[in-house]
Amino acid sequence: MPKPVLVIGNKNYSSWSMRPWLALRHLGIDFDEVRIPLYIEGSKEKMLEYSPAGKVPVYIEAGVRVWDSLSILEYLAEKHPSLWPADAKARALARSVCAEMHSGFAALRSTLPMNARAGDRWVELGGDAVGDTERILEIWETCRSGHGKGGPWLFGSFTAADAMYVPVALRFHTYGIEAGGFSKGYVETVLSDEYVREWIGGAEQEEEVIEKFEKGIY
Ligand SMILES: N[C@@H](CCC(=O)N[C@@H](CS)C(=O)NCC(=O)O)C(=O)O
Repeated sequence: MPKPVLVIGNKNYSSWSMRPWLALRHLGIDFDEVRIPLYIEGSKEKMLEYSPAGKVPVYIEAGVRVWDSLSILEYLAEKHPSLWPADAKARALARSVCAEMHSGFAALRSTLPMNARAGDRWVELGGDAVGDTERILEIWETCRSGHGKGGPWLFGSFTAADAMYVPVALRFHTYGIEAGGFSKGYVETVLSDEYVREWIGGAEQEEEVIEKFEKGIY
């Protein structure tokens, strides 16, 4: 049986690709990776070979094709229920904060694009991005204080909620966003995770530079 395939973009810039990639690694699923460098000639055509949406990530397993990060996480959770918290109340919260990430925080995402290999950047945050940052810190605190006793992740063990918020924690690090209390510990958990390190290592090997995502003074 061929291995499942995850189609991703540049490790340095593609936060949506990082999310299911991390979940696969944390679940111990053996998969092949197809990397399509983004925003260069031919990349759209290549993505369209894998997904009618023409975007990454795409997950392909035994003839099943799933695109969109949140759908891939849901698909993986069908066979690997540990991707959601076991407790129904915690699971409802986890699903809500995943959806909130997936459909929101536009100001934060455009002001602070993921740049996994960068550090010591400074960007002036506008009001909406400050509001997004405050809401994210509130989410992390609610999850960690209410459900995080069993381990260092948002709901104790690694879940889809972490897959969704790890790229945000990386941005906090890259752009020096202050995170106090539970949130500081969460950013430290993310930065010391072996799979996050592996992803950043991959980003450091990449040579492509996408100017529109290179933001901040350093
Ligand atoms: N809602 C989608 C967003 C996917 C997305 O925007 N992916 C970006 C890379 S991070 C992409 O494929 N951009 C290339 C393009 O739009 O041409 C998801 O959650 O997977």
